[in-house]
Amino acid sequence: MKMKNHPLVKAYRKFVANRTSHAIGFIGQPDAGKSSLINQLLPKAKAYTGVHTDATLTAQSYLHPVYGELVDFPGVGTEEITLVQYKKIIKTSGIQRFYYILSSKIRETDMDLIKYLAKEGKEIHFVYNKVDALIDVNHSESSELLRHTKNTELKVMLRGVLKEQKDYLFTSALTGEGIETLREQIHKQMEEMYETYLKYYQSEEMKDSYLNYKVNSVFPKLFTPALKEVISHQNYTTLERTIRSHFRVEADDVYDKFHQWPSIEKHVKEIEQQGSTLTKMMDMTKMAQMVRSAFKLKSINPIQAVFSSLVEAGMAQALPAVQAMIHYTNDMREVAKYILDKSTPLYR
Ligand SMILES: Nc1nc2c(ncn2[C@@H]2O[C@H](COP(=O)(O)OP(=O)(O)OP(=O)(O)O)[C@@H](O)[C@H]2O)c(=O)[nH]1
Ligand SMILES: [Mg+2]
Repeated sequence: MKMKNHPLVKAYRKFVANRTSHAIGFIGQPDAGKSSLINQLLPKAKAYTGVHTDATLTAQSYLHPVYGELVDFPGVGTEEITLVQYKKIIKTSGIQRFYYILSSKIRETDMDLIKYLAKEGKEIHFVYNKVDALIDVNHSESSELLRHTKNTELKVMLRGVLKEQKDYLFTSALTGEGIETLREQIHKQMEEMYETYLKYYQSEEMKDSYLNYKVNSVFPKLFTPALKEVISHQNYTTLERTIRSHFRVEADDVYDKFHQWPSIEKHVKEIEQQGSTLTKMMDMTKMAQMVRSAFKLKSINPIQAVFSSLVEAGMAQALPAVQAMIHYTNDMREVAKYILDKSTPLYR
């Protein structure tokens, strides 16, 4: 079976990546060189840079060769984007780790955003870019002293905002100064994120959480007004196809493991042979509870509603079919679990 690019595996990789840190954000002052730094770090990135301010107007992602991505944010405190909108962009990005890029004095807007990041528990690193332009016109102060002054400014501004003290990493996208240090630091952080991703990928909790989400989201596709029709004609193949394609599994994927490929019809026959189960299952609430505990569902309301509507329509005989459908869903969950267990987490 082709596990490497199996659609289920690809979907699960995304699921895990989205639930673990996989991006580093570059934010900060407009025109500070955020995009230029990304271009230096990732020569393939070709992030848009400009002589005029506000070159970047929306967050753009660039793949990092190790793992994850660098996200180029617009400048903070411009006419294009209000601070409120900016915070919203940060929130929806879900990014946990930021590089705050400056190339001049820390402004009030910078402090506002830094405080926001701190409040949200984000990790922040500070980069002072365009260090090549950090010169004293009178040449009376050494470059070292100028940098020391910048670090002092940062310390004073961050007092009471961040728990730990921070120093600038001084860079220049023009001369290349500090770029190697920044590159190595980000490389290490991406490796850490990849380690975390791998750990979660293989954990039973993550697989359970993914498969439960799949089970949860299949029900709205099955419990539709057309269900009555399907059941009364005992035409289960469309239901089976819906469930299989929802889980992205096919018999071919697992022929080595599942010799007896399940079918809804087989389940219906088994349930009907048990006879008394039918009357037991007449209790809607009990039935719904069973589904709920079988799939660890949080809510059973939609399922309960459809059960009730089937019975109201005089379709009590539909219950074995519904039960069989749930069994079949569980079968496909198992097939999917088997594929995930055998898969490799390689992200790219
Ligand atoms: N001297 C000098 N110029 C730089 C440096 N980095 C970037 N620049 C220049 O600064 C200008 C702005 O660079 P960008 O990378 O577009 O800055 P940005 O922070 O992405 O800007 P916005 O997206 O508009 O917020 C460009 O003209 C760059 O060539 C640097 O280290 N030194
Ligand atoms: Mg930019």
